[in-house]
Amino acid sequence: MDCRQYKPAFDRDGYVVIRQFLTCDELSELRSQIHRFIREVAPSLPDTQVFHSVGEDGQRRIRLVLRMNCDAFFEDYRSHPKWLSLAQALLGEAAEASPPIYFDKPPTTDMPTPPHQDNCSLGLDPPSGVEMLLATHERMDEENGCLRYVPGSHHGGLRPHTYSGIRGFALAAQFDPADEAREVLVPLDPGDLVCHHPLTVHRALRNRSRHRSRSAFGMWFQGRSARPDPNISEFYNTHAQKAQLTGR
Ligand SMILES: O=C(O)CCC(=O)C(=O)O
Repeated sequence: MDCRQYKPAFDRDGYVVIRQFLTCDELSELRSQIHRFIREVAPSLPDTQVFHSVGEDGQRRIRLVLRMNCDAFFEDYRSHPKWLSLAQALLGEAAEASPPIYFDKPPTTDMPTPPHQDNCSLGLDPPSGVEMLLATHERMDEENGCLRYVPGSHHGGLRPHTYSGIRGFALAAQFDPADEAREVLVPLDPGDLVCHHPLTVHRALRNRSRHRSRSAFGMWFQGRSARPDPNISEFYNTHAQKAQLTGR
C-alpha cells in the first residue's frame, strides 16, 4: 500500500478513510486479542481505565478501555509497521503511538460522543498527530452511531470546550447548526479505518440499534515535532476528574 496517496485528503479535510486497511487475517487476529483482553484482562482493571454503560436490559457492558498496552500484545501493537508507516506518511515525519484504546457503543445504551477536537486534551503544538480508528466487529453506520466529521474544521484552530459530563469525553467543543449542516457521516465496514487530525471536530450519536454494537479499536500517533501543552492537559484533566466522580 502506498500510504502517501492518503495525505492530500487528510491535509484538506482533516480526516481520511482507508477501506479494508487490515486484511481478513490481520483483522481476525486483532479481534481475537480484543476478546481475550476483555475476557481475561479487563475485569481486573480500575474504573478509571475501563468504562461501562448499562443497556435497557439492565446488563452492564464495556464501552471504553484505555491504556490497553498494560497487556503485552497491545504494547507490541503500538509498533505495528502497517499502522506506523501510515501515520508517518500522513504526518510527513517520524511518529510514535500512544496506548491503544477500545471504543464500544453497546445496543440500547445512551452514550453519544460529544463534539470535540482531540487537541482539547492533548494540546499538541504544532498539532502534528493523527488518531486512527478501525471498525472491528460490525458495520458502523448512521443507526449504530458512526463517526461524523466537520470537514476542514482543523484549519480553524482550537475551539472553546466546556464540560460535557461524559466520562471518557469530558469536554465538548462549541458546535453550532452550521457545523451540523456541514458534517459528514463516515460509515465503516469491519477492517476499514478512519484517520483524523487533532483539530478536526467530530462526534458520534448514540447507538439506536436494538441488536448491533458499534465497536472500534484506536491508536493515537504523535509526530516528532509536536510538544504537548501542559496547560491544556491540566485543563482537560480537571474536567476528566470531575466526570469520573459525577459524570455518566
Ligand atoms: O468512538 C467514538 O465514538 C469516538 C472516538 C473519538 O471521538 C475519539 O477517540 O476521539
